[in-house]
Amino acid sequence: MPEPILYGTVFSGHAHRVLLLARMLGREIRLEAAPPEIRRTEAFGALNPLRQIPVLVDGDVVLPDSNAIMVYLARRHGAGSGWIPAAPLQEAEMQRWLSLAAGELAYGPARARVVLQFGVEEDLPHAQRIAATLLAFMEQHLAGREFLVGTRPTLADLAMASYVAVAPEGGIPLTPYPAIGAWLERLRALPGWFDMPARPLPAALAS
Ligand SMILES: N[C@@H](CCC(=O)N[C@@H](CS)C(=O)NCC(=O)O)C(=O)O
Repeated sequence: MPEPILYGTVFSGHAHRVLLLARMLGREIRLEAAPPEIRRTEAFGALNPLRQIPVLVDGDVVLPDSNAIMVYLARRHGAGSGWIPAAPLQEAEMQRWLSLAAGELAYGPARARVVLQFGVEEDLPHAQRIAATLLAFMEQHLAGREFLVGTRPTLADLAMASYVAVAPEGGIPLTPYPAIGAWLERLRALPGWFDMPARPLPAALAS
């Protein structure tokens, strides 16, 4: 069986969450760089007509979408491991965070970061307002909790952590959110964690 490949980039939080899970499951996945010029090719369009990364290619399986890939990997290689909670309510709570990761996280902290780091033309103040609402909610949710769902890390934590950790790169400081900071440190202490490569902070946050 050929080695699984993840089309992505090292600066994509969507790819990072998948690579984190793979490492935590003890599975090797090779990151294949798919910057914008690759995503415009016909070959990439055949993998994902939406031309987004990440896309997993695992033998005959071609699977786009970070959260879908995490569910696939956790079911395939981590059965009973707790990455997807077994209890119906906890699984639903995890799913709620995956929805937040595809919604408020993508349109808030992640979007603010692509504006400031990669020059994408989007509404920065709007993205930062979405981020503020999301982070205030997370801060309140994490007060007195170790992880987002239940008492151990689940896909919810990995789906949220990558872009929250680099929120300052989008001009969003994390200092007002101590419970989020403590949660990130707990995740960083898990075997297999690695940070995305850091990018320069915007001038207002760099001092
Ligand atoms: N829902 C998708 C979103 C992925 C996504 O937005 N990827 C970005 C890079 S981090 C991308 O490919 N953007 C290019 C585009 O949307 O055209 C997922 O979770 O994988």
